[in-house]
Amino acid sequence: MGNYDFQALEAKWQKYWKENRTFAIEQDTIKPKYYVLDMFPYPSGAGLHVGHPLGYIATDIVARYRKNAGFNVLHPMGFDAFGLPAEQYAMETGQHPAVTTDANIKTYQAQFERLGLAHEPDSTNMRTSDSSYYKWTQWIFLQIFHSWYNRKTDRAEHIDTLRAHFGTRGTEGLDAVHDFEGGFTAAEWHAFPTERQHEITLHFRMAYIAYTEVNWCPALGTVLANDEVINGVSERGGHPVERKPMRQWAFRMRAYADRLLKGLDTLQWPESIKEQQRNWIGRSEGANFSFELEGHADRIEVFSTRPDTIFGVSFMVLAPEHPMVEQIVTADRREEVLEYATWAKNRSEVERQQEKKITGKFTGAHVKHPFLEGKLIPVWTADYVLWGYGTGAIMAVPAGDSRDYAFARQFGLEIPPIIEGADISTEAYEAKEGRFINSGFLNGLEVKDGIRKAIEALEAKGIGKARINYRLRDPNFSRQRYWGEPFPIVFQNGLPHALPESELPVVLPAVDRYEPGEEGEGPLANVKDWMQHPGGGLRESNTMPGYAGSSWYFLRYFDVNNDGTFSAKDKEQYWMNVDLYVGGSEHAVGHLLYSRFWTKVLFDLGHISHEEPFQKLVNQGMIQGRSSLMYRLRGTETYLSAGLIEGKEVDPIHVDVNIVENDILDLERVRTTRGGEYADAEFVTEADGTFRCGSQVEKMSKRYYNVVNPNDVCARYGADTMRLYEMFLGPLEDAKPWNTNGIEGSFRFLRKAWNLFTDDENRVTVTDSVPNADELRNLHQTIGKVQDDIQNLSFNTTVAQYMKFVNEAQRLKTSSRAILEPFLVVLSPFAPHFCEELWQMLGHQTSIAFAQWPVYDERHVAVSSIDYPIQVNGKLRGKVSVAADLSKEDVEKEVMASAEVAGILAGAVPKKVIVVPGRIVNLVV
Ligand code: ANZ
Repeated sequence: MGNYDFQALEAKWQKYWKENRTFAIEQDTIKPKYYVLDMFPYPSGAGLHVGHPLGYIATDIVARYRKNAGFNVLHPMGFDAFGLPAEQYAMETGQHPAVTTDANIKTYQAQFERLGLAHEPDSTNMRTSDSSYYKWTQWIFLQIFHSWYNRKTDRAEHIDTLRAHFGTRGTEGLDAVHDFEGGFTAAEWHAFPTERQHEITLHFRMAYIAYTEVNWCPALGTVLANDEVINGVSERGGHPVERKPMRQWAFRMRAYADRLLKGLDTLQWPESIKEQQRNWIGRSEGANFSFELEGHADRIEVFSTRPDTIFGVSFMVLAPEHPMVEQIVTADRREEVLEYATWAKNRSEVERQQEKKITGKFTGAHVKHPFLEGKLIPVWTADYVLWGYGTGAIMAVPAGDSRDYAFARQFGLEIPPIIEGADISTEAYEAKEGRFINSGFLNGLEVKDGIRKAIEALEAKGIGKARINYRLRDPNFSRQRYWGEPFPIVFQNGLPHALPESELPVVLPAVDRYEPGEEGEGPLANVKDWMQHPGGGLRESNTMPGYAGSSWYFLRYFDVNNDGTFSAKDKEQYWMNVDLYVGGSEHAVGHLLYSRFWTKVLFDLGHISHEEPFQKLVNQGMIQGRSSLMYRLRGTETYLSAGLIEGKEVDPIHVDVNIVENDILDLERVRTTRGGEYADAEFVTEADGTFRCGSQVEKMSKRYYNVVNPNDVCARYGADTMRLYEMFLGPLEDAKPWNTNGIEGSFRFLRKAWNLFTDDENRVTVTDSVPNADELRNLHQTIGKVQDDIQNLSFNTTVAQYMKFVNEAQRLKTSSRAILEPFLVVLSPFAPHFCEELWQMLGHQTSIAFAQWPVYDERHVAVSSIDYPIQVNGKLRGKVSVAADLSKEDVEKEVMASAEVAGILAGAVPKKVIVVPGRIVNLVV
């Protein structure tokens, strides 16, 4: 037995890698690069549990493999360090978020190191809350602020090109994404005062100010979430709550809807994530068209994906926010309708969409049907129509839309049939298939042909136009919080102005309290001397939201210390985009969509050369906890071993998994856990004296006492065992429970492998003997399988192959360096410390990380051969060796072509050749 002293050797190599900067990126840009990225963590106070490293170990294996395979590898790990939990904690304890964040990062770093993760050394200091980092987050914000979206070129451009357009043509010929109302000539533009010009551009800039309504509670001095408000008063204290507009920043991301959609087709991402993004973007083709109001000059414009159902319209609905509600409501209904509209407006969109109860009011007004002379359609307002989508008004077609159908049923409105043979008594009645009836010029047409015809008719009448709508919203980009990036913005005369780049970073000032400002603004509003900009004006008191720093961090990792620019262009060109990105599926639309958006803007503005950040994406599965349970006899302090509970009334109680091994409870330690709660309890054991626990799979969480710290596993078995075991648990993408019951197997495997290299005295036993065919086959099968598996991220099957190799090598008594050395390289991505140590023991001076990945040679793997006895006319005459995997026909060909058979036949031509596959060849001469 050799001595696999994992504790000593793991510490030794972790120190070595750090001191030697083994995993630093190389400056050599001739080499092919490989950029493998984890979603960087927000460092929480609890540290990592064994579930977290799943993705980190997987990327580490890929990174180490690629390095051996000759790539220049970037495998970074920084920290997403701004965010709410640290601020929440600061409010509770008075500890500054910077202090707690720093402490948490140190814990994470120690845990990463203990797992032997080969992170790029410079990257590990990168954190979004450092001013050297957020200087560039602010800088990128300024780029977005200084740009507008030109639909003609279909990209974001510097605001100067917009000013140039205004200066030569005014608003004429402009196709921009904006919220500016009206127009002007070039002459008018030149005549505007500078401030007015600036104000106009604000309506075009990609970053703009919007106001959102928040629940402001003056008595509590805070903004409340929707679920903290009950019937108009605060849940806490019952104080009045007002809806109040709060200044926010937003981005014109909708301008990118189509490009964000199309870009998805170029990415190797899980189909489910792409689908979520597609739904989020929500492209709908249809038409905008308008209806003439009876007795009003105005028209009501609607958006519909089904203009072909226009003959089935039964009523119109305006969103409660629609300004026309107030204008068209008849006097007798005014009070009732406006009261309803106010009530509905104050409900959140989520409430409105989830609410089962159907509500709405008739305004008393009517519109005229465009194709049916004399037909009047009543106009309602109802909260199932949203103000933020389409035109905020619809034509309701109960025959085609289930919400319209339910509404018509509720209020006894018409349900006109427009499809032949359809049954209008059920909700399933939808105008999706069949031929139109009662539909004027559409009669007899199939549904699929109706849309185009209807749009043509609307266009011919001059009242409508084909139109594509997106569900995507412009995202809000601010928070009334402290622990985030300050904006490089100053307000003068109420208008926001960008600070010059020379003032970056705008450093987050220290505060001693985290309460909101007097008007519900962020806590920065309380730092009066900071708020006052020395050049005049007030700073922005909002800070940037959590996703700011994470929307571009992947662009910084290859140039973390650059103080002159966010990322050098040549480096970006070489390293981007990310070859493999691994992280949780919860970021499907948020982080992944924002990152794509920022990347596209920076690309448009010429700062980077890639338009998509992440080429391949993989979501690792969740590792669940495997909780241990002990059974308390109901109403007593007596606990029964799992084998004794049948027929008894017991309550399962969670017990700390760290004092349970292979389901057997440590009866001594249980007395001191949970504050001595079980000090005096009685434990009834099985006949053999053991106390057995039950188990249950659930989320890994403190409250289930099932959290396992990777440090504990590393202390007991070593990081290499932990890495192997975690990968062995199952496919990367699958959810699976953490169950330590099998970890011994991985540990034994490494000890067995160690013994292939060493004797009882731990002396190296490797020889220079020439390997035989079986040994070569064993090696090359392993090389081939491991490299395929790593490339396919099929890590659990790799571990099985390693085990197979060691068993086979043991059987063959392999001692040859020519076999064992390459095996070490092949094993090193999974068990790096183990392999480094043996590599050194074999006499190597440099890290195994720099070793060449062995070249896979298929010839060694070719299945072994079979010796076919050759009979001629029933007599054994010789034998011919051919490959074992040949078909019957090929065996015949090879045998007949062999020198042996040529000698036996001596020119004679057989009348018949009979091949019995795998056994014998008979020749009849
Ligand atoms: C008539 C119609 C007939 C419709 C029919 C559908 C089926 P998507 O696919 O989501 O874009 N709609 C339009 N604006 C709305 C708003 N602000 N709030 C709620 N609903 C709105 O759906 C577009 C359809 O949703 C539109 O087409 C409209 O109803 C409704 F057989 O018009 B449809």
